[in-house]
Parts: sequence; C-alpha cells; structure tokens
Amino acid sequence: MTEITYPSTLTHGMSRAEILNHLQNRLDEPRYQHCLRVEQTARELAERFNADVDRAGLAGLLHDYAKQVPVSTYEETIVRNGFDPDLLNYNRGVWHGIVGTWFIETEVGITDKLVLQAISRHTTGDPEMTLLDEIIFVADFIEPARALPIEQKAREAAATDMTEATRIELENTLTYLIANRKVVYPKTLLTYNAFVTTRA
Ligand code: DGI
Ligand code: FE
Ligand code: FE
Repeated sequence: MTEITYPSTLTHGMSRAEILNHLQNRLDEPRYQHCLRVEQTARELAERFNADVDRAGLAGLLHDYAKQVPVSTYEETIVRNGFDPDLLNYNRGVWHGIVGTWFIETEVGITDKLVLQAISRHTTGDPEMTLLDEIIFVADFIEPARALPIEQKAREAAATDMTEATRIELENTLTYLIANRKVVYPKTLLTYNAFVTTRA
C-alpha cells in the first residue's frame, strides 16, 4: 500500500506524520486506531462515489480528534467561544463533532471548511448533508472493526447508495438513544426526519 499524503492546501503544509502526532497526543491507542480505519474507509468510499479522496481521508482521520477532551475543557470552550449555550445540556457524544472542530482548528490548524463541516456533522448528521458529509458519517459506522448486523447492513447499502446507508445509521442512532433513555439532541432528530421523509 502506498503511503497516504495530503496536499498542503488542506493541511497548511503539515505532513500526515505531524497530524498523526497531534492525534496520538489527544487519543488513547484504540481510539487512534479507529481514526486510522475511518480514514481508510472514507478514502475508499470517496473513490467509489467520486468524492474528494483527500478531504474524505483527512476528515476521517481527524473526525474523533476531540473525543477525549475533558468535560471541563468542553464547558469552557462552549462558554468562551460563542457556541450555543444549550450545548451545555448535552455531553461529549454530541460535543466531539460540533465543538470538536474548534480544537482541530486551533490545535491542528486545519481550516478547510468542507473537512471541518464533515467532522462537525459526523455524529448528529445534518438535514442537508453533502456526499462528503455522508461519507464521514457512514465510514465511522462501517469501518472494518464494526461487526454488528446493523453495521453490516449499512456496509452493504454503502456499496451503491450513501443516502440509504446514512438512513440506516440514523435509524440505529435514534433507536439506540431511545432504548437507552438518552436525551436526543434536536439536530439528530431533525436529521432523522429529513432522511426518512424527503430524501430520495
Ligand atoms: O465517536 P464514535 O463512537 O466513533 O461515533 P459517533 O461520533 O457516531 O458517536 C456516537 C455516540 O454519540 C453514541 O454514544 C451516541 C451519541 N449520540 C449521537 N447522537 C446523540 C448522541 N447522544 C445523545 N445524548 N444525543 C444525541 O442526539
Ligand atoms: Fe465520533
Ligand atoms: Fe468515530
């Protein structure tokens, strides 16, 4: 396998090795390995559907960069940087996408809007997802270590139809949240509604 490199237009000249260093500083080994698998899966999906392979790979690699940022750091970041205060009623599951991009911008220096948007949307989705957004959302769910039947079903859908794969994942997310009596972030529900009603 040839080594992955990213164009300096996306990374401001930072090498992939330096990005990996940043990730390793923020993540434990299992989560870091998950990010590497999502990078690879996102690149494969982007090739399959003619999306931007480098943006997909970079977003996949960094998507969980802020998954292990301490809760108190999140709370400070939300208050000090103009994020919706309602976010304080949620948790790292919701924060690490929407607020996580703040850490990726300030600590890793990634500024590409499409990469940051895909990362921002990777947990809750968005009623209007781009193909790149769907690729990151689904790659997270179907990376090779994901072995549940519902994950296999989404993997099969992603062979031909990213919107259907996204819909399967959204159904699973809502089912999981309700079955476990977890609070649903409004955007997660809005995304679900958009995909079950109006999307082809
Ligand atoms: O970060 P990963 O584990 O790889 O995957 P992810 O970014 O899809 O995060 C999944 C977690 O996020 C899972 O524990 C459920 C949680 N989550 C997603 N939507 C919501 C949510 N949690 C709450 N409370 N509300 C939501 O709407
Ligand atoms: Fe995540
Ligand atoms: Fe993830």
